[in-house]
Amino acid sequence: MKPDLTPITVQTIAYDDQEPGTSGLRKKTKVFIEKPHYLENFIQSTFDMLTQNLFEGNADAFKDKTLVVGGDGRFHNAVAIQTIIKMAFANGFGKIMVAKNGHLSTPAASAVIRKNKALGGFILSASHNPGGIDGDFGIKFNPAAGGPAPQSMTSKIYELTKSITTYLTMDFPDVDLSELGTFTVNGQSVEVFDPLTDYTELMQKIFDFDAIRTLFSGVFDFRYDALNAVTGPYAKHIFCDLLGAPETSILHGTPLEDFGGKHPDPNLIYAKELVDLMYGKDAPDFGAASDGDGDRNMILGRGIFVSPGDSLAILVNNAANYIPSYRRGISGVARSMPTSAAVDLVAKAHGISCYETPTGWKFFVNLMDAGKCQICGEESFGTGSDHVREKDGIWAVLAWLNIIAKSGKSVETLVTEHWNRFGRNYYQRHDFEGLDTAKAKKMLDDARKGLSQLRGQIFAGSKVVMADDFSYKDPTNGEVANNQGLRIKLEDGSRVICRLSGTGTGGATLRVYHDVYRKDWREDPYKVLVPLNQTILSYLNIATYCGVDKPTVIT
Ligand code: VG1
Ligand code: CO
Repeated sequence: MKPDLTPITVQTIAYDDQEPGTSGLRKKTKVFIEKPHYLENFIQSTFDMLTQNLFEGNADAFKDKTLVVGGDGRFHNAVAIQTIIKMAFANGFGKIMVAKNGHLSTPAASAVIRKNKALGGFILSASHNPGGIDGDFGIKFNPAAGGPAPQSMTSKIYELTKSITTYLTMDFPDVDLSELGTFTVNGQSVEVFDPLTDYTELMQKIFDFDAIRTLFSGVFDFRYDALNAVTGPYAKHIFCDLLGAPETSILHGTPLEDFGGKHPDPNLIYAKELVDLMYGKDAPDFGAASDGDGDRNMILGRGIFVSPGDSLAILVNNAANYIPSYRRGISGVARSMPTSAAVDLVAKAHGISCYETPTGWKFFVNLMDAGKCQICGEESFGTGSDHVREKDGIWAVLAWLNIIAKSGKSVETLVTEHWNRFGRNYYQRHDFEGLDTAKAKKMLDDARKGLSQLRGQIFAGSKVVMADDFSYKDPTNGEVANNQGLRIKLEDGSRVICRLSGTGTGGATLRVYHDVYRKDWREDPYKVLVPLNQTILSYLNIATYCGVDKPTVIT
């Protein structure tokens, strides 16, 4: 039977809760499944935003445009991808590129969008949040530059979702995503592409694969934990097929719809199996892990964890010496405001600019497009460079491997040499999850009011030199983002920051970031951080406002 390719207009009812957060629209999976047309409303609103923002309402605008679609393989991805293909067809896209099996990591999506000059792409992922019917689902839209949609787009999408009445779709059989190939009807095509190709090519251009291959051919013992998420196939292809690591070096390398019940978040708590291995007897030389959609990374050496802020600083300090594509030097760096200030010291030593942005990768994109920043990172295990416009887990692992291979130094040596030269930023993030949203907001509102009186006072043994609610003015376009987190800076170089998460799906999560600077790196991290922690918790009065005094997760 010939498929019917007439666009169908479907009536729908708008929702008022489709505001994208730090990284796309994230909800419980059941919300996407049980609320009628929930996904469709968001997709159509994104298409309408594009026609309105970029094409002055011209409905034919998508005729010669490409849309990329893929996701992290979590439960409901397969259904959502078919929905998007049909809607993109009905909305007139000339070409829809869908990753084989629907598996496309976030950094690879960025690479594919850029290489194929697509108008943009949808990434179906709730990133590091657990998956499955009782877990989370999410969707992110990345426009042509390949990075997360800027505020100007996400707020327009949100506005449109609140008044949407109809969407367009078509009625044709599901596309087989298990085989590569293209089918074309009436000048419109769907291409099922290999998600590894463009990304691998890019990695080969950046890094010294020969040096890493030589490293792997020796006694160097390497482990990579994909946490049953999207990076498994990328890791097997790059680390094993191309670089020669044994297959046993990849842990949890098959993407599973529920991540095998794991929380695909590469940190000391959720990647415990790898952490235990790296701190155990006969530990490997190097261990790394990534998250659900492949944009985060955790780096470990034998018996040593590299905190994300240190990792960023060490990569920036060593990139030009060892990594081929950065040999001319790094043009500039950026970090999110709560990220440790370790990289600032490196930037100063190298005489390059260092930008401080709000949390969320979208704020780095403009700086990269303007050539102001080349490597950037977040404390939440995100590191990346301007090779794409997303943070990139496998890129960070390859960067470390490349530096180790060319310098001949272990992770521990690289880290301690760094601390010897620059001093150490003792760092910890405490998350208080599942708080009552109204109470958590009231607590921060009241804490904000007291900030102006803090200046000049003694806080955790040092004088407060600055206390405010962070505002950011984008140096490339002047856009301002207010209320990005309370920050208190002390005379001894330490900082403490408090903000609410924008990626959670249940209640509120308070994040408290501690960044204590010391010239001596041999101090006991626990002792160093405790005074700041105790002082900020009593300043917030968290026990009275929220009824808790212990974090649920420490990273
Ligand atoms: C968190 C992190 C932030 C990161 C974001 C998306 O946001 O703190 O640094 O960019 O997740 O990461 P929030 O608002 O919950 O603190 V991912 O790997 O979900 O794309
Ligand atoms: Co992620």
